[in-house]
Amino acid sequence: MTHWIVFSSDLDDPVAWRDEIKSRRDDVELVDWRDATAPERFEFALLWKPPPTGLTPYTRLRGIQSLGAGINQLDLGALPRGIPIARLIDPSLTATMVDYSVAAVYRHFRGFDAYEADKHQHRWQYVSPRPKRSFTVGVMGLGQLGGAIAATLATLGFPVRGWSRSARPMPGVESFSGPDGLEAFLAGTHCLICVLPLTAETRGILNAKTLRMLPQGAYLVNIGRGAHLVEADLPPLVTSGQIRGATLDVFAEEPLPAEHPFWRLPGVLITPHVAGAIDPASAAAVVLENLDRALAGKPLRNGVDLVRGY
Ligand code: NDP
Ligand code: OXD
Repeated sequence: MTHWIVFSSDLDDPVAWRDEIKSRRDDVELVDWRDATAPERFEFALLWKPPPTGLTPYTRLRGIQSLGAGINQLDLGALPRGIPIARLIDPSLTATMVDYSVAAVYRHFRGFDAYEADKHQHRWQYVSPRPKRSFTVGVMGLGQLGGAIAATLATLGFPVRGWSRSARPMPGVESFSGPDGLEAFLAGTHCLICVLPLTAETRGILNAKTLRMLPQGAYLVNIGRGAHLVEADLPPLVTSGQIRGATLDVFAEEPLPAEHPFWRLPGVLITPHVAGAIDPASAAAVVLENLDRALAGKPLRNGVDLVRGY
């Protein structure tokens, strides 16, 4: 018997996914939503975003697999009720998120951002590299991705602290938690990495008030979601030197509109939501396992708790 997966993403390649799934399982067919006739035969959905036509015609769905670690882009309110949803966690994604974070931290720590600006002025300006002990990295969100990022940066010799909803003690990482721990966490962070899920509690968490809790001249790396940052609050903080530089991968509106002030903000690197990337060659195993779990009525791996919102 054939099991049918409907696929929907403008960012991921349906052919690569179809071929990878086919090479592993003869009994599974993955079909891009544009070619999906007879929607009632599909039992599983693999989605970055739902198809523009919605999921209502897919009346037999037993599970929804996000094509990302985050799920807010699925627009949960518009999905059919009662179908379990899973985040996609896989080593290829974790590795790319760790690489990106390490690159961003070093870019700020070794002053490459300042040297890029100097180059435009034809300015030769030696700045003594600072010791790692004076550059504490604070990771907001110590989950599957934030935990791996914090652990790697600690191994590289940075003082690392992390902030999560519940306490998450980790070797080499100073742990802070909950709203009561936020100010103390930020007060000792020289480079802040946001890798939180977007929920009602975390929306707008990077704002003028919280970013002023960082030491003067701190750096910001946002790889969570654009709506974590109150975008209008950032330019004045950069101009005043409170935030010396930023590496931003995610934005309230993507693609970032051409007229957005961030394009002109000195010291701010913009990357087009590329921090994490999923390789079907590695992630297909996760998807197939969740397909089987959905068909068997078992809880999905990395299932989303809809009450908690992540
Ligand atoms: P997890 O669900 O594994 O971890 C989330 C972490 O955030 C947990 O430590 C959790 O706390 C913490 N958290 C959640 N809510 C709060 C809160 N209100 N206050 C404090 N801490 C909170 O998520 P992942 O690590 O897998 O992914 C995180 C996010 O990264 C995704 O949701 C997505 O938005 C983003 N992402 C971005 C990518 C990109 O390309 N830019 C790629 C992949 C992911 P606790 O431990 O107590 O539960
Ligand atoms: C994700 C992402 O959530 O790519 O995985 O943003």
